[in-house]
Amino acid sequence: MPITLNSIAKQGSNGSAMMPIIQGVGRAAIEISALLRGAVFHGALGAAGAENVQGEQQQKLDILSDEIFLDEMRATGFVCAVGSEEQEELLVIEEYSHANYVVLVDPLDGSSNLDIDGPVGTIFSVVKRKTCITDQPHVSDTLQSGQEVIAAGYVLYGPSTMLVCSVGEGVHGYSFNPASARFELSHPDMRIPASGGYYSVNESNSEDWLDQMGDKLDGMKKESKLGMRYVGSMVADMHRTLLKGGIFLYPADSKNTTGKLRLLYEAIPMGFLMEQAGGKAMSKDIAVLDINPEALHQRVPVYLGSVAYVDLLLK
Ligand code: P6P
Repeated sequence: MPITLNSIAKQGSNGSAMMPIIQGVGRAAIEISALLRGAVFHGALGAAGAENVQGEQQQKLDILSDEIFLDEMRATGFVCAVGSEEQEELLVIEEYSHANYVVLVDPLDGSSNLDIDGPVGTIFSVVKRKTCITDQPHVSDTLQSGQEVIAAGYVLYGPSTMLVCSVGEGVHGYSFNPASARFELSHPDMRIPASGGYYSVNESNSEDWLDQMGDKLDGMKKESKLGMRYVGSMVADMHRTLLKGGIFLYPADSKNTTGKLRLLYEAIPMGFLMEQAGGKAMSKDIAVLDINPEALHQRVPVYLGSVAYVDLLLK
């Protein structure tokens, strides 16, 4: 009998509360996957003609995926608010403003790959609200360090659609099975290899990197002899790093002096998964999960991967 997302209910002390929310992520993933595969026939590719709060061109599919994700979080009945990379402000779910959980999401990460049919992903994390259930959810409910994360994961829309997640009891991968139309456990207890794999970075920025990162990376490359792979879609690059080992990094540079990747929507969920899989997640000289967020769309440099390579890079 295949193991489905229902089994999450049995994972540790948070599994039963997180299972309905992760099932909601699974429903959104199935809808978004179908949307992506049919987009070219419905004029849904290309830019929406608006910018997100980051000043980046929003793709039509960014907006559609965000709407799908919000609807499925609402349908769980357990989520009081959603912080989305695509929304400037916190989205309160009025019908469930008394619910306990807040979800942070990058609904369609790597969407610049859509027009070249590259892999993209959804990245999410769940925290328990700090405000009383009788109050309105507040942006302060989202500004919690990665130590407060109860669940996190990603969906990879690639040759297969895969949901990789953790509720604090290790990392487990569930692949969508078209025959049964549901996610089934395909990668139990994912652990990042201690050695081997690839380094993954956009080296075209290296002349502009801060914190002597160019010299540090040269040193790590010489000593580790790692090959290089870079998709330009964080979910794809992180999924390969989890499976094969190595390191994914996005340093701060003179254009993005605090880093490009978002703390709440990318660094914390991926850092949580990386640590749960036996890896390391650093941002400059502090662990990603120890950063206290100050703003909904805060950006940070990230160095995520096998312990030995993160230590070698940052020594
Ligand atoms: P660059 C996608 O826009 C994203 O947020 C991540 O998915 C990805 O890792 C990174 O930015 C790619 O950035 O500057 O290399 O195109």
